[in-house]
Amino acid sequence: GVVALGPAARLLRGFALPWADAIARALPSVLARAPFRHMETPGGQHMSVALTSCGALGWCSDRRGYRYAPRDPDSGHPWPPLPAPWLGLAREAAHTAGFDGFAPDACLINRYMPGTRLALHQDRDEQDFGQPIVSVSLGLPAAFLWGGARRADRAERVPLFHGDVVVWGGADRLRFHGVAPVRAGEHPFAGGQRINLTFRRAG
Ligand code: MD5
Ligand code: FE
Repeated sequence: GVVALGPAARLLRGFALPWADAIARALPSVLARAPFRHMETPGGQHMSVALTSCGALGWCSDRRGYRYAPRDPDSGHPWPPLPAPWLGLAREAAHTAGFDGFAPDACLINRYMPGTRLALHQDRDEQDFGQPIVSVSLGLPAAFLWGGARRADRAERVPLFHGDVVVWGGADRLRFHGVAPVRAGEHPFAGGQRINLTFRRAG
């Protein structure tokens, strides 16, 4: 089923399930080269979410700010390549939501342990807000917080389950959003964790 979350945001329930094995097969080698880490924010806090990236560009945060960079600052090496089946999933999902020709150059991988949350924010470190973002939820479920154009706008809670894909672009691209604290549990995909992949055209 396809659920319209907004004028240009689509929730594709279970869309990634046929790719779950391919994602699981490629994940260990990506994480071996670029392990999860809790990045420091410009304000000096460490993020509750652990993250890493693959693709030509990876998202980085430190005391100087947020940016996309071609190398992992921890290793000094380029980020691992984006696995081909992951790219196929992102392109098919974007197409299904009405965005043809999506060519992501970055995949952020977020890891949520029980209690991990992501505060309301906008994704505005990418060059072209005309390009959509594709998000893939894996493992434990979470309540996605779907806000408005302003931080103070009331956020709706949308449950996201293993295999769900959200594509947002156009008028919804700069909506505030976040993730409520993940509740403890067990899921065959990744044990006691939630993993989220977000595919972006960053450069
Ligand atoms: C997650 N990740 O589940 C969340 C939500 C992030 C991030 O927000 O920046 O890594 S993925 C859904 C999402 C992503 C980007 C924009 C919007 C939703 N949106 O405009 O609602 O790990
Ligand atoms: Fe975000």
